[in-house]
Order: sequence, then structure tokens, then C-alpha cells
Amino acid sequence: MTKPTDLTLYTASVPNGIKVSTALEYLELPYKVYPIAFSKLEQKEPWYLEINPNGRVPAIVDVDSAGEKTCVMESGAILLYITDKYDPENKLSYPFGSKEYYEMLEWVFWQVGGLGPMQGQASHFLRYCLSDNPDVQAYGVNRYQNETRRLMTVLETRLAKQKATRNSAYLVGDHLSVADLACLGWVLFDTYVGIESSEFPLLEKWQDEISAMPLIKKGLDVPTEFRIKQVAKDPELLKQASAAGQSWIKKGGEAEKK
Ligand SMILES: N[C@@H](CCC(=O)N[C@@H](CS)C(=O)NCC(=O)O)C(=O)O
Repeated sequence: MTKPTDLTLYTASVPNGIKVSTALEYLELPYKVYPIAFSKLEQKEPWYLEINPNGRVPAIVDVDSAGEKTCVMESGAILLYITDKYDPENKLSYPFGSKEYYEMLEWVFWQVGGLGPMQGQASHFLRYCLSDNPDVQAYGVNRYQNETRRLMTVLETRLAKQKATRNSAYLVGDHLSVADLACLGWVLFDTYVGIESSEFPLLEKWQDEISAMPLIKKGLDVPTEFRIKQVAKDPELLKQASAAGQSWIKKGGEAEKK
């Protein structure tokens, strides 16, 4: 069985969500989308916590033809679940046990343990900081923007090495894999955290080329049109995005404290 019978993706138009929708689209798998409304704190509702006890997106529920239900949370685990189950031809992965398979794991784990959390904090302090103290904001922006830049330098260096040693434009092996999609979800939000794409020329070319692939483009537009590059360049749209984010982050923090 290489196609899901009944798979639902719970997601929003955010870095961790688009990692999964781009993978599902690239593999041309059938799936349903349930858009999670952050403004209504739907990600903290009891029914959703049954699926993802961490109260975050993404999550998937995969019901097989025998009615057996599997819930998976954590974007990295979801990407590996999808490729393990539904990518037998390794279009977006590498054969289990191969050198490239472990390199793919390295970059997926590197992203979920490093780039995601650090860039998420850069985004928090730059766009959604709830403190009125400008020193608090400046410290957070400085610390996490610098760390995000350092991590993007690691990606830039990896791409240079891949080009030199394998003549490859991808993070692992000779083709696109979930390692690229895990990182792409965040790299596309670079300008939003005050980092110009042009600071990292290889990474800029990598993100432009991958996001222009028709199936990837389709996945970026799940559950709504992907507009972060436009938003990041428009002061009015940025103001609206910050205000909306601050509002649910404040309510979400209070709900989680309870
Ligand atoms: N480690 C998790 C992180 C998930 C995460 O933080 N998702 C964010 C969106 S990018 C979210 O759901 N935020 C909602 C909230 O904080 O309540 C993963 O990789 O899936």
C-alpha cells in the first residue's frame, strides 16, 4: 500500500505546517486538510490535544483500510512517517540504512532541534514580543537573530560542500528530500525575522528553486495562500501580522498556564 486511504493534516500557514503539506504534495498523496485557527486557540482544545498532546501544528491522523488509526505529532516525525510508509521509490528520501538515509536524518534532526526553535524565538522577539521593556526585546532579537544567522551559515556551507563534492543542489545526496523540506519551511521566513535572503546566496538560490517547483508551490499554499515574502516587505501587513500573533500568543500563554 503506497497511498493513504484516509489521511488528515492538521495545519496552519506556518513554517512547521508547510514542511508537511509540501511533502504530501510532492509525493502526490491524497489527504484532507483541517486548518487550525490559532486566533481561536483551536490548537489547545481538548479534541486536538488528543491528536497532538503538545498543542501545536502540524499533526496527522492516518486511518488505514482496516480502520486502524495512527496519530503523529512533530513535523520531523511526520516527515519520516510519510516517507517510510508512502515513498517506496525514495522520491523524497533515501533507502533505509544507506549513508544518505542517515545524512537525511541528521539534517531533519538538526532542523527540528536547532533552526526551528532558534528562528521561532527570533520571530517571537522581533514580531510578537509581549514585554513593554525595549531592553528585553533588543536582547531577545540580538540573541536569536544571531543564532539564526549562524545556523543559516551552516546551511550555506553545507550547500557549498554538496555542490563541490556531489555537484548537488540539495542538502543530502543528489535529489530533493525531506531534509530540504524541513529546512525550507523556516528559511522561507528569513526576511520575516529580519534576515535578507541575499545574505546567503546559495541558500537564496536553493529556496527560490525549490519553492518554484509546481508541486512544492501547491504545498506552500496549504491551508491558505503562502504570502510571507510579501508580508515581510509591507509595513502595514507586518503590523497586522504582529498584532494578530501577539493577541493569540498572549491568550495561548494564559491558557497553557492554567
Ligand atoms: N517541534 C514542533 C514545533 C511545532 C510548533 O511550534 N508549531 C507552531 C507553528 S510553527 C505552533 O503550532 N504554534 C502554536 C502555539 O504555539 O500555540 C514541530 O516541529 O512540529
